[in-house]
Amino acid sequence: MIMRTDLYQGHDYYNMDELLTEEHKLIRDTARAWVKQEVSPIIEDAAERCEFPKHLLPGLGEIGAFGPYIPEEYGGAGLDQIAYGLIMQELERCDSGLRSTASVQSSLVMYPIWKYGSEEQKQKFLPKLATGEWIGCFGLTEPDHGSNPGGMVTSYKEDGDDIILNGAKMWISNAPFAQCAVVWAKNEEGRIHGVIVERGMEGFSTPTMKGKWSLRASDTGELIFDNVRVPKANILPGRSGLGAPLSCLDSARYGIAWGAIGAALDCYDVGLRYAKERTQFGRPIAGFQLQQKKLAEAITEITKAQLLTHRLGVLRNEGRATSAQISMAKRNNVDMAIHIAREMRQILGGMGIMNEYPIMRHMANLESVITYEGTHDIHLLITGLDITGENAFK
Ligand code: TGC
Ligand code: FAD
Repeated sequence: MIMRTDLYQGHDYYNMDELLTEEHKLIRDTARAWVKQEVSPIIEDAAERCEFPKHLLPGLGEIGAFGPYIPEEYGGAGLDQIAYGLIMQELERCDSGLRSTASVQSSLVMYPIWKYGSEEQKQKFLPKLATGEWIGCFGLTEPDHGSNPGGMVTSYKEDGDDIILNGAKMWISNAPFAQCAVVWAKNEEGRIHGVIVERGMEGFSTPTMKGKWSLRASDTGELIFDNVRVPKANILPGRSGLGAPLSCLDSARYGIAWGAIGAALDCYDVGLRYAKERTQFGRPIAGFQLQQKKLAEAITEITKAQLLTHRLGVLRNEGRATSAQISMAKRNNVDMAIHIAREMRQILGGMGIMNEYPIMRHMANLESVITYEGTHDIHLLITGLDITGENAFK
């Protein structure tokens, strides 16, 4: 088993902490301490085994990582959007897969049930999802419909008080061990609806997708529906159409924008410490201008992303953040993080490829993060559409 000592310290070049409340800092520091104690020692091993460490689920619930902004009456923590972002930052500082498990549960499972579910659905699912007793997943992507989810073929027909669901979803985070899945499917008129499918329903299976070189500490699977009979009571009544799942993506993409800063901070932290300690040609490599350029540019880009993302959090708290603003932050921050991971890995020389350090794992993880929740290209096209009014998707 690979045990790594986690020496991480936060970096706050522009005194961003002054923009946080005492509660924000307490939430962030609690998440950081929990990650250092419970996750950092085992994360390399989990990534090597390609398995999410499920014993962490209750702990994630305790630090408020599942539905931080869901009201307390449904088991959530009733926190604001900045608090949600800070928790995602601390989780992804350790591993993108850890953040994925929490952000899928929060933004893609609890959020649609809270926003669009019936009171019975909220009472039944949300409290158990908040503690981690139940884990959910979100089925939008299909084998032939990734960037273009509106083309989905998964569909259902009505049959008395039930629907009969057929189709398949692919690339679904948490699917292999989820108790329930929020699945997006077309009705007989071709209108998209959210349906809560529960493990144990006949004809529903969740095979694991094997062979990933990225996001290995997160379980990814398929969702297969072979004439699955689901009660109509499991359809989310509050909203239909593609806008319903896309609105959930807004929330998850916002969490990723914060999370990517965490991954970048960890790479920078490791790179800076290594540069100060590693001696070549009789002096620390931190004294060479080429290494200083990498480090100085990294903290500059991290600081810019911190400012952008905090502002986005304020706008979200006020209900004013647009989808296009969220796209810009997701795209910028993930690109920033992947670039910093590559640069910091080089500072470590050969040691940069070893699992004794987290950078190579972050770099590989970020290849998923730059693809899921809308690819880097798709987010650019969202910005392009927003500023020009011209749709370049189709
Ligand atoms: P389009 O015609 O633009 O829109 C269809 C309807 O949706 C509305 N809408 C939105 N509503 C809420 N929030 C948003 N962000 C919205 N964007 C669009 C829109 O107004 C319209 O409403 P209405 O009433 O007129 O019907 O749709 P399109 O088919 O042209 O597609 C647009 C596009 C390409 C931007 C969209 O399909 C897209 O974002 N594609 C990327 C797919 C994606 O991101 N999939 C993610 C799957 S989940 C995942 O990856 C989880 S990873 C695990 C983890 O998070 O850790
Ligand atoms: P495609 O859509 O086939 O894209 C291939 C390439 O074409 C990309 O470079 C893309 O940018 C480009 N492209 C596509 N359309 C255009 C266009 N109009 N103009 C220019 N370029 C274009 N999905 C879920 O529903 N739930 C999950 O929990 C989930 N978890 C995931 C976990 C992992 C580890 C991964 C890798 C993916 C996950 N996804 C999930 C799926 C993810 O959202 C999709 O992979 C993503 O939306 C891209 O779809 P695709 O892979 O089919 O690529």
